[in-house]
Amino acid sequence: MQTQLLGNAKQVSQHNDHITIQTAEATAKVWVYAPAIIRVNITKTPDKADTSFAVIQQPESAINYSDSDQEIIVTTEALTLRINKAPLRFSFFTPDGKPLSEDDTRFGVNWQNERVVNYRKLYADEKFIGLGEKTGDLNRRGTHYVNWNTDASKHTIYTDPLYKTFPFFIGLHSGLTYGLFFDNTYKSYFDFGATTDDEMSWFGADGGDMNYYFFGAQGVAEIIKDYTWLTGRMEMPPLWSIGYQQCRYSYMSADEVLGIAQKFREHNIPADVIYCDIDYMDNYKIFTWNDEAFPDPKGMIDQLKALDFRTVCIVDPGIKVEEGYKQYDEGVAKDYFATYTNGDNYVASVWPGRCHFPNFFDDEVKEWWGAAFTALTEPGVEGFWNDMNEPAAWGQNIPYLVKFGDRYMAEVRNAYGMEMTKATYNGTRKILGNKRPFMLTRAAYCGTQRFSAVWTGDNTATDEHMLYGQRLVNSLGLVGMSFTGVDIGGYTGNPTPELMLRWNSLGVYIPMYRNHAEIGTAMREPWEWGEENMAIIRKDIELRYQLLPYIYSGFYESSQNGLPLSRTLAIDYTQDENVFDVRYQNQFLFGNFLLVAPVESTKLTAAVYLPGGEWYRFGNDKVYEGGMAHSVPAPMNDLPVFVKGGGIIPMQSVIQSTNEAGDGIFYLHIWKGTEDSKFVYYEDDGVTYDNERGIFHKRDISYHAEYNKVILAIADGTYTSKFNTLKVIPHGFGKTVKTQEVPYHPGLIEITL
Ligand code: MIG
Repeated sequence: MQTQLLGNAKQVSQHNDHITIQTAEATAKVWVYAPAIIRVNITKTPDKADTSFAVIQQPESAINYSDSDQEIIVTTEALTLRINKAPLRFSFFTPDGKPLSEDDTRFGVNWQNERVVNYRKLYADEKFIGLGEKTGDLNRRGTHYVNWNTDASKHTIYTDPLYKTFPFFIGLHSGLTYGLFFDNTYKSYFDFGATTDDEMSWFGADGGDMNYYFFGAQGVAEIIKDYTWLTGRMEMPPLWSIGYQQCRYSYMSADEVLGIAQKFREHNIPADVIYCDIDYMDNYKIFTWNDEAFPDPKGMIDQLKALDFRTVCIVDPGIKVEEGYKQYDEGVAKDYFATYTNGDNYVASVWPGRCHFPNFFDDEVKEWWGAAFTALTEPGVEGFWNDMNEPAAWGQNIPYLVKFGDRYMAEVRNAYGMEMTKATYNGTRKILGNKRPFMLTRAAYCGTQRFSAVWTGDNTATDEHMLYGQRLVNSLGLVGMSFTGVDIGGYTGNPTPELMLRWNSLGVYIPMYRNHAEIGTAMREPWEWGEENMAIIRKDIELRYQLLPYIYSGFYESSQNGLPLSRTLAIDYTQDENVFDVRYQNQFLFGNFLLVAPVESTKLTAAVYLPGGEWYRFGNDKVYEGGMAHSVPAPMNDLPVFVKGGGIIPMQSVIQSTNEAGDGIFYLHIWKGTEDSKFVYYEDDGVTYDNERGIFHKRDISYHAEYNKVILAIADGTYTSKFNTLKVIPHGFGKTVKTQEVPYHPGLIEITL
């Protein structure tokens, strides 16, 4: 093996939107995508097509740079890139010259055979956050990760890799922030100062280009905004999909599914979604129904609809090898499957037995796959759960010489799940017309937020999985994935009643609220835990439904600027060291104003760190001083949740599903603060794409601390809110300040507290 250095700049040339730097070994190109986003691509194959699964933006049309003997300097209003010519090194600075991130002067970028690596300078106080679904601590300093999408069943809280690949991290040092997205789908590696060399961090991949986007915005939130500008943002999810979801591998028959749905209504436990896992199919053949257990899918779904339940069905990529099975016959006839190098269709065993795997990297295959969803949409399915798309097969190791079209698995494995989900999304969106499909996927790559929610796969029913699962959710939020969930209760094993209660209460604040369990485990629907526990579970689920106006507005924020609903405190309190303390690292903000502290089911008090400012316990308004840790009560029926001073939280009455309108009252809760605050309230019909044509109801709600005023600005959009009465409910203002009730309307509303 030979280490190949990048060499010296020999020739610099300008093209419309980029500069090219030629060395003896490679070609480097630099583009400006936005003032705070610069792309660098270093390649040995400059003529290869420039494609990305993730990026949806184009570079700016011009690039501003200077070229001298020693260096090339690219400048924007927000960022300076200094490129040293001999040897070729790339270093980024703030406009006033503070180093953000520099190539390691010794090594920079180089190759060992096809493996390409970028060694970068490691700053003494540097922290790293991001990479999405990765085990370990919030601060990833001192750790090493691999991206190679894997069916990580039975994983521990240390397992790496897991199901998804997000080669995007944010670095923090010297009071500064930067982000780096390594857009490369080969198996990739990130080393945040885990080697014996304490001068460097590094990242690289088994093949492809050293192709990265550097983000120079100051502030983690700004970097997330820029990253999601580049790779896209989520659409508004169907409102029903953010209600409570009940799943199990599997409800074995239509009767069982209906029985479960009925029980929710009998027990007055709100819920919106029920799932059909793999056993709804005939021998696990995708796009079929088992005609004994599910003899009349449409009849079943109609009855579910009458109970205000929506149905989500699972799909796996593997197509059963069986003559006479439509998808098999068509796929073989049209060469739609992954192949070996000799042209034979690749075969591996999964649930249906021997399977072929669609080549989702081909547009025609995507179309074909998408169109087949009529088998599910005609009976009335509205949600699509994309599983096993790492892709998974028994034995895991897909041979490296498997090809998807003309690309080898080694190059595109990490994007397979995303491309499958894209095909499912495009297809079902087309079939459902103006109706929003709900999409869930296990495997993902950067950009998946544009069309799907994700969940974190097969966790276990333990406290440590509950806590680390929350870190996964928070970390996914850093890479643009706002609509995320974990299997509440733990997929594998049986939770204790305490763990079930605790996890369910945490689930109120998890963007996707889904209870799911593995085959062979004890049933775990809310009524399985005795009357007293069921009452607690019911109360928590009711709270979720009361919070939906706040949560749905939070998703609107994600759709507009990419900020996640569940936010590690590292986003808003980046410079506060306590946020990274392992004792507090699982805490997060849910939306702008709620701080949630996950607590083990075995503890009835919790140590909670509250960042600077004033905080109130959600539920009883007890005041807590910020900037310090507190020991707080954590009874089974009251997870420690706090509201920030100045908090604005719109709520609604308890409803049994999002199909119910409720009592028409907009319960606007306001907590006294010392500073002004603002909330963007958003509402639309929750089911169609009419919102894209201006049919929504959106307004700023502001709290003015000095004047004790709440102002609802004139609403934008043509949608008529479902609320007709506004109740402003003050917290922390003292007994003399009373709840006020006025008509709710889209015009200016000013309330003095
Ligand atoms: O080999 O469809 O992670 O949520 O219930 C297991 C059955 C396949 C794995 C998923 C899990 C799902 C299960 N699937």
